[in-house]
Amino acid sequence: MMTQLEQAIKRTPALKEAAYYVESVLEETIRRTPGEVEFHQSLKEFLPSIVPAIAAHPEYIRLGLLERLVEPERMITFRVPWIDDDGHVRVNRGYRVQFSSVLGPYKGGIRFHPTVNTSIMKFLGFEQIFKNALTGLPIGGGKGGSDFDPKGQSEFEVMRFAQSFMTEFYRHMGPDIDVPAGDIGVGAREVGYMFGQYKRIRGGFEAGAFTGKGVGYGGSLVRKEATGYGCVYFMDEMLRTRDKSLAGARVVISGSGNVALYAAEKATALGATVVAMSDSDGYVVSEEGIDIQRMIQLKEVERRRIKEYLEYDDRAVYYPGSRGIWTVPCEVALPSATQNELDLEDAKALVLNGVWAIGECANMPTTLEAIEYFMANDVLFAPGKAANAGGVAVSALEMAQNSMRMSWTAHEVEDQLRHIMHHIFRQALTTAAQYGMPGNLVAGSNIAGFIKVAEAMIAQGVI
Ligand code: NDP
Ligand code: 2IT
Repeated sequence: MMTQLEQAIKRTPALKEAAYYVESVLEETIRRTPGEVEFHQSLKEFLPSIVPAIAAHPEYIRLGLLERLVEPERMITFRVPWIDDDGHVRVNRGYRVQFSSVLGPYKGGIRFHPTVNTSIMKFLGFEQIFKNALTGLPIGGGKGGSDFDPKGQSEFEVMRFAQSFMTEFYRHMGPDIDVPAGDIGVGAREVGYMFGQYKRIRGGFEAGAFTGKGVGYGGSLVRKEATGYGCVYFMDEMLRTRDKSLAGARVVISGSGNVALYAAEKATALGATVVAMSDSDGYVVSEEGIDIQRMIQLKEVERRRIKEYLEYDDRAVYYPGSRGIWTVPCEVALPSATQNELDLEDAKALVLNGVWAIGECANMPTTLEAIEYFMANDVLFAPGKAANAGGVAVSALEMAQNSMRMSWTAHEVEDQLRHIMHHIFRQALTTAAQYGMPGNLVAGSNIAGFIKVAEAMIAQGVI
C-alpha cells in the first residue's frame, strides 16, 4: 500500500527533488560505511521521514546539510588495558563518537556491553543529536562505550577498567567539550569511578564534566529515574489523545535495568499493572502485578538475576528466553532493554493480543518492519528519540545545577521533567500535522529535531 507521503512525492516536484536527495545521501553513506548495519538502520528510519522538511527548505540541498550531518565531527577509538583479579592483562576497545556540537557540548551516555562496536556507537550517537535537540536544552550529540562486559567482574575489576578507560578518554572531554553519562552497563557506580579518575587527572573538581553522578557529589535528584519516568509521562499524554489511560492498563516492560525499573515504578504509580519484565536470560510474568520495590531491590541493589524474583512472589512464573515477553497480552508495551529487541513477529503477537500503544524507552528497540506494522495497524507508537529523552534532559538539568553550584529538590526536577516531556510530545504532534503526516510521531519528532539542528548548522557556516 502506497503511503500518503509516497503519493505526494509523485505529485510534487519539490518533494520529488527532496526524496531524490535523501535517497542519494542514504545510498552513498551506506556505501561508505560497510557493515555498519545498526547505523544504516537508524539512517533508514530517519532520512526518509524528513523528506517533507527538505522539500520545505530546498537550500538544505545546496548547503550539503545531510552529507555533513551523517558524518561524525570526530570519532575516537582507543585501547583500554586493565589487569583482572587473577593478574592477567586484558584489553578492550574504547569508543567515543562526537557526532554533533552544533547545539552544545557533545552529550550522551557510555555503554559497557560486549556487543559494542562502531556501528552501535554511531547509531546511538546519531539518534542522540535529534533527541537532545528535542529537549530544547543546549546539548550536542555523542555516545561512547566499550566492548567490556561488566557481568561477572568484581567491583575492583570494574573500577580498574573504568579508570583505564578514563586515563585515555579524559583528554577529549570536559564540561564545555563533551559530557558523558550512563547507558547499558554503566550506572552511578561506574560513573563514580570514571568521574573520580577524571578529577584526579585534571586536578580539579569539574562537576559538570559528567552526569548521572551520585547525588552526594553533584548528581541531580531524579536523574536515575528520569528516563523511565519521562517515557511513562510521554505514554500518558499519547494515550489521552485516544481517551485511554494507563490507569487499569496491563503493561509489559522488557529489561530490568535502570530505564525499565523506573518506567515500571511510574507506570504502577499511575495505576497500571506491570505484568511482565525481563533480563537477557528470560522473563517473569506476574498476573497480579510485579512488586516493583522488590524488583528494584533485587536488580539495582543486589544485582541478581530476574529469575530470582520468584523468591518474593509465589504467583510469578519464570520463562527462559527474553524474546517471549512480547507474547504476554498487554495494552501497553515498553521495550526498555536494547536495540532490535522487538521485531515483526513480536509486533504481530502484540497486535493480535490487542496492544494499544508502544513506547520506545530503549534506543531503537523496534525494527523498521515492526514500526511499519504497528503504524499500519493503528497502534500508537512513541519513538525513542522523543519518548526516552527524559534521561538526557535531566542530565542537562544536572549540568545546569553544577554550573550554578546548587541543587534543586526532587520535586523541582521532576516538575521540569514533566514539563519537558509534555513539550516534546506537543512538538512531535504538531510538527507531524504541519508536514502532512498527522499522528505520525516518528516523522514529527525526527523533523522537529532535525530543523533545530539544521538551522543552527546553517547559522554556524560550513564547518
Ligand atoms: P541497564 O544496563 O541498566 O539495563 C539493561 C537491561 O536490558 C538489563 O535488564 C539487561 O539484561 C537487558 N539487556 C541488555 N542487553 C540485552 C540484550 N542484548 N538482550 C536482552 N536483554 C538485554 O541499561 P539502561 O536501562 O540504562 O538502558 C536500557 C536501554 O535504554 C538502552 O537501549 C539504552 O540505550 C536506553 N536509554 C538509557 C538511558 C539512560 O539514562 N540510562 C536514556 C535513554 C535511553 P542483563 O542484565 O541480563 O544484561
Ligand atoms: O541514550 C541516552 O539518552 C542516554 N543514555 C542518556 C544520555 C545522557 O547524557 O544522560
